[in-house]
Amino acid sequence: MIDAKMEKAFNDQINAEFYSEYLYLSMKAYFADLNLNGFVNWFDVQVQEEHAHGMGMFDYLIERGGRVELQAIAKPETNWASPLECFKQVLEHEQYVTSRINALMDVADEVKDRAALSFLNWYLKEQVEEESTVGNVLSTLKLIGEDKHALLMLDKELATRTFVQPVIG
Ligand code: OFO
Repeated sequence: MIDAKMEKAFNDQINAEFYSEYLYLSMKAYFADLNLNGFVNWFDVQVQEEHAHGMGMFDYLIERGGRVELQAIAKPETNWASPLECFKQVLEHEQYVTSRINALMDVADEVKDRAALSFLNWYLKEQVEEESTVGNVLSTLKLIGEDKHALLMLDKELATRTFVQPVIG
């Protein structure tokens, strides 16, 4: 049976992953309004990834004999000053999620749940990838500045991103 403190930490992180899904869905709507359909596609993939992250923990907690208790999902922001400002928030958010995964691993350490630690390693690696992917888009947006043509080129590139169902754990 999973430790109660570990169970609570997993439930809180399930909520954080579904909040990420909601936040990126809101960003997808923002880019749809700007008619930047490559960005829309990029966020669509991001939304599906976050859903998979949340469900990965949801299924794992059940597998461990824990009780999933869903919580309210906070209202995300709905508007940004520019694509650059939006991606600054994406990077900040992913850095925050990384700190949360680290804290979750601290709990696993504290209650000596080695199985959970091993499971969470996947999330830790995923965060390295997430921060790197987002950081690359952010750097390009900084280079682009006010150049509309370059922004459309980036939009075209982001249209090629595809979702691959992750094998978690
Ligand atoms: Fe779930 O990785 Fe982003 O937030």
